[in-house]
Amino acid sequence: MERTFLMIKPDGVQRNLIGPIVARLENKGFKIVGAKLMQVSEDLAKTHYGEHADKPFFGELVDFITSGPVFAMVLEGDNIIKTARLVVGATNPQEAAPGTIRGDFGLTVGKNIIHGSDSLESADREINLFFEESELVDYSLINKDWIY
Ligand code: RTP
Ligand code: MG
Repeated sequence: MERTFLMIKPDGVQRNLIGPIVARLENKGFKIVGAKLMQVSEDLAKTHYGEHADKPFFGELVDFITSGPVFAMVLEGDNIIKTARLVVGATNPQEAAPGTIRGDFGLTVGKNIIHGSDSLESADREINLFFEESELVDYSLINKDWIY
C-alpha cells in the first residue's frame, strides 16, 4: 500500500483545524500510520522545501513553516499520494475547489493550511525527513474491507 506525507502547517494548527482536517482524512478512508505535533527547525524547513530554494518566496516560506508547531502525518492507502493531493486541493486556496481542505479553510497561497507530497520520490524523501521508522505503526484497520 502506498504512503504519503501530509503536514498541517502552523496556520492550521493555530486555527484549531487539526481535528477537522484529520476527520476529513479518516472519513475518506485513509489509514494514519504515524502522526505528531512538532516544531520544524530552520534546517528541516530548508531541506524539506529545497526544490524552492531559488524562488522569491523561499525566505517567507521557511519563516512561515517554522513560525509555530506543525502536525505531521504519514498516511497509507491505495494511490494515496494523488488522492490526498486532491483532498488537499490546489496550491492557491483562492483557486482550490470547495470541498477540498484548502478550498474550504484557506484564503492565501502563503498560508494554505496543509502540505501533501507530490510524487512517490518526494513522499519517500519527506517521510524519512520527518519520521523515524520506529514512529510508524504497522497495524490492520478492521473496516478496511468496507473501503476496498
Ligand atoms: P506544498 O508543497 O506546501 O504541499 O504545496 P504545493 O505542492 O501545492 O505547492 P508548491 O509549488 O510545492 O509550493 C510550496 C509552498 O510554497 C508556497 N508558495 N508561495 N507566494 C507564492 O507565490 C507562493 N507560491 C508557493 C505555498 O505555501 C506552497 O504551499
Ligand atoms: Mg509542493
